[in-house]
Amino acid sequence: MERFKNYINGEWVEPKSDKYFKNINPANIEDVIGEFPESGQEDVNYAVAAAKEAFAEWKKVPAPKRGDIIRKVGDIFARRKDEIAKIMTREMGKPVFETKGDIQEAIDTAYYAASETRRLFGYNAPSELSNKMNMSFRTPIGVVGVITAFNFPIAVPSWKILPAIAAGNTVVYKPSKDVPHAGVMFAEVMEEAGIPKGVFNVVLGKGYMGNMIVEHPDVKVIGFTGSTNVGVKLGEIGGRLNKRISLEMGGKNPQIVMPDANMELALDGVLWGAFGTTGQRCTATSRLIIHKDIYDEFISMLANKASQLKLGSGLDPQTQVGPVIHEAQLNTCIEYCDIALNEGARLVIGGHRATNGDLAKGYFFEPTIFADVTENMRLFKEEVFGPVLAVAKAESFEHAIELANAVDYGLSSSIYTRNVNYAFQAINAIESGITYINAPTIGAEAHMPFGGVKGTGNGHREGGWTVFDIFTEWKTVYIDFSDKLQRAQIDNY
Ligand code: UN1
Repeated sequence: MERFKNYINGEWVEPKSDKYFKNINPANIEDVIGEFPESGQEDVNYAVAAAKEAFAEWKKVPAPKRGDIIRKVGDIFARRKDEIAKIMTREMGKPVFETKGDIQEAIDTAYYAASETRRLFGYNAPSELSNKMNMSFRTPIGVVGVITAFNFPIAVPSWKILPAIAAGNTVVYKPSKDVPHAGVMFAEVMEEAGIPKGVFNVVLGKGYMGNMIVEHPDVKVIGFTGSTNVGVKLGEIGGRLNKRISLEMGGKNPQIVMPDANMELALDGVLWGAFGTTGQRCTATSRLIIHKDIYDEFISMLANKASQLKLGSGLDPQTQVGPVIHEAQLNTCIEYCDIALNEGARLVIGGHRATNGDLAKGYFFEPTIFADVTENMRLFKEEVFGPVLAVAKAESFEHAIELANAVDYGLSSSIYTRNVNYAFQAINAIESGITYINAPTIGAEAHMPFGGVKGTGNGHREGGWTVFDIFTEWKTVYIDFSDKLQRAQIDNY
């Protein structure tokens, strides 16, 4: 069986912990991918020390030169796209067309971040005094800890790693324990692109390492994507230690369908939003809010289409929906179905582990739809992170918006309508970081701000240039060329 290593200080190294764990293919649990380091505190310390040392030089490299390397990262991901996509599918389950999209998002991020190294705009403003100039610019911060989830094994880490490094920081990256092979691939690409030693480090291991990274005194900034449960705990530690920590957490994203919508489009939207990536996106459509005039009709059309979705190994080109990531996630799906039934929701389709033929070998769960889900039910409010869709009935447009907002999360949202007033009112009224009009809740693009309000985040935005607000500090400079003491606020008033 293949044994993998950490990537620290420009070298592939065995973990000082001398411990390893096995990772398996969720579509076929007999298929063991390999043994990966179960690193410990010493490994984290080593990686952080390497990153700290590298920072002293990396921050001095002109930003556009850093961009040249990041651009190569994009080129290499483009060259290796098909090959890495298959490795990712084997490791985390989603179909190859989706893992290719995942890598494409990293390629887009690389080219965007590289181009941004020729801007990284600060701003100048006139001074209130004569013969004085004011300017401000962004500076790198230091060692950045990156902690991510399994569902976008290349794209989501790229959102953090590439802009952080482009801005002159160095990185210690801990991928999810469910996708260590993708973490290894990331390091291979960075190494080939010519990232200087210590600028990028990958330490493989399990969840406990999140604390080690956040608590390490030399880690100055943390970029986290994962569950609300874990994120809030890391946020507490980060807050206590006065660290900047960007949290990208759960969602309970609604798609509203109004009677004037293009029904076929709305159906395709919810099928993709709810069951794409097996519902395992923080942006997944987990609530469908249908206007009462089309409620029954829309549910039956949706049930018909959803029951035809083809489950299977993501390596099979026919597959539309892959497995969930592990047994615990399968159990969460089962548990939420029980909860929903007990609370009085109506099961329309699905609700069980899928075990036909080869599906029995993996963690497959039937695409599931519950109707008549009301505001107080747990399935309405809590994130399942699986192919389980809650459908609620809205009495009016206003009620639909109320329902959309009646949860603690606020990442993505969508409305299908051809009424321009409803569309614009929804943009204003829905409490979420992202709103789609006539498009599903998933599908964010690399160059636009990404993040959520309420329980989803803590005010940061990845994507676009907003991500540089996470990974840079401002330096403000006043240059006085009057050759005399000019006292601001005093001598000029
Ligand atoms: C995530 O689920 O953590 O918008 C990210 C989307 C993708 C990214 C999802 N581009 O659905």
